[in-house]
Amino acid sequence: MPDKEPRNGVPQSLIEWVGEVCRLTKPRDVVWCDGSNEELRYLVDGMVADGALIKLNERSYPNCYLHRSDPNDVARSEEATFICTAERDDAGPTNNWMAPGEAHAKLRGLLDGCMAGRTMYVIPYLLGPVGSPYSQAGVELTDSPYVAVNMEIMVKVGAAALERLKAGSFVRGIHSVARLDQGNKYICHFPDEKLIVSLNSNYGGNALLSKKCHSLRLASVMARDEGWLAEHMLIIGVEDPNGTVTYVTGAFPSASGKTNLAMLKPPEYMKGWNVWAVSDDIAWVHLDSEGAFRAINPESGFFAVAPNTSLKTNPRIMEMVRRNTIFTNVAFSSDRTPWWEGMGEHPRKLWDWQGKVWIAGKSPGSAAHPNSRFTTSILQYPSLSPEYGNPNGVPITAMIFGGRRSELLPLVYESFSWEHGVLMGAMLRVETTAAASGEVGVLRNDPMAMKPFCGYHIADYFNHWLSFRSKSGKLPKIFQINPFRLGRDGSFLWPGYSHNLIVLKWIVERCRGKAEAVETPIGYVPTPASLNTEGMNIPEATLNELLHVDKDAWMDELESSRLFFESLGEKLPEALRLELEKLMDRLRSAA
Ligand code: OXD
Ligand code: MN
Repeated sequence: MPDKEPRNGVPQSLIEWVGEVCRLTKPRDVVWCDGSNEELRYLVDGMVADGALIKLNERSYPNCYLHRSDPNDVARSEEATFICTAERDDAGPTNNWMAPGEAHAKLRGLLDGCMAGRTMYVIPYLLGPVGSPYSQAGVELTDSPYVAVNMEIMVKVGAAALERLKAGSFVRGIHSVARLDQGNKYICHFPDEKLIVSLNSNYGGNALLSKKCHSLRLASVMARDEGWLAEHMLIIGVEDPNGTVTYVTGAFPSASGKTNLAMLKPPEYMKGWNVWAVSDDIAWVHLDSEGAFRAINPESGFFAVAPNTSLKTNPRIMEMVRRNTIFTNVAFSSDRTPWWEGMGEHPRKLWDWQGKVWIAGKSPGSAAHPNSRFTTSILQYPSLSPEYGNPNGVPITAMIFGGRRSELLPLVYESFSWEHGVLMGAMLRVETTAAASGEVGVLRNDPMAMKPFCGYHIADYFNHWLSFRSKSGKLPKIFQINPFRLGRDGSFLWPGYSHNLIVLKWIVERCRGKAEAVETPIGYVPTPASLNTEGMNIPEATLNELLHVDKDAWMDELESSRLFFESLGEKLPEALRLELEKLMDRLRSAA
């Protein structure tokens, strides 16, 4: 039975705040979460009893459950996400803005009695390794047991968090599913108050406040003020056959392959190589006393996209999710084995993500929702980096930008300098995915994959990135990758998944001054031979196409980036404008 009262040692400031929120939201009772296995068991059993979770096949998927969302609440809601700063200009043109006074007044009305008849869970959490100078504490108050059980997997709940929040300030988050009223959905961030209020959604990215809201939107503002980076990035250690591990971060937009790259299993033909995962979604990157970049993963679990994960594409993920996992909006078969598109064989008859009978070849739409997810503890991942819990983080040698582009961008290329690399990130334009509500496949500007997550003016953010030139004598090299190029017949030119290790190997070897490249106007592009594709059987013509730089298409791309930069107004750093001009000049003289 979880605690109904705060334990001894809970700071008075937290007790008082919880009391204040209770008086406003009026829950039936309060549970103080301690993050224990017993508590998780109790919450899960309660949800199974009232139908909020469905137990999956105990033999093949022990201790795994399915949650079905309200069909209108299955993705992040960027249109309902607000940055509430005194000045509109502090939020910038890529964020929705609301004045703090107006936001508080609106939210106060909606919060009044919103938890009536429900339990409020108090979830103190720690982001980052225990004992790390880079870790942070937060507390989420929620009336959603689904959020409570997911939080217990995603972050360190309980004693370590209380210890940390006693020592300093903490981020406060209030979440209520209220009436899931789509017209009153608000995910509001108050950077000056370190406060988040999220109402009328139960979807992970809107409701697990430690994730996008704290670790990215609020943390990015703290990072700007304190001289570090809070990024939408995976972190991996790439081990070569000599046992040397090179740590790399990668910024890719939502549902564009970060989890798959972080959990890559090397192909047979790359004996001796391995990829160790530190993070699949978020990196906090600080400078150490020598000016080197050190990255930690603030999270302790994965809330990642299920479709297209299979034993063929990613056996390590499949192994990991076969126990102690919460699935959201996947399909299942009559013996309650989960299934999603791209997983492979399945019986003719399934139950789709809304619980309706789904017959292969007959029923419309997909059986699993395209943004269906799994939530699993990072400690279950078979190739978790031994450095994952290192309080000092891992040293970063290279940073990658990537995204879904069916054309233009080569498979991989390297920037000429830090400033050119920042331009690469700032110019990121990618196709939208099912991770956010709205149309899928639309090309949009998503600088550094942070468009939905940067908590302040994006031009100031570019400036912040540029400022590392003078802060660090050990800048990582910056690369861009694109495994999503399509051929004329509409099929992928590059097989991706495990084969992406070929690209990672090239990046690691470039950092060691080893792999060959040709200097093109857009950056250093690999020579076909330097990619070591012997083991994978790719036609030479396809490889050449993947590495081709189409100068006219690039000029069009630069024009749209120029227009985007112009739309950002006066704050755009001159250095970035100059980098863009230099790139245009290089392309012009090459043409
Ligand atoms: C996520 C996202 O869930 O980026 O990680 O939407
Ligand atoms: Mn993400």
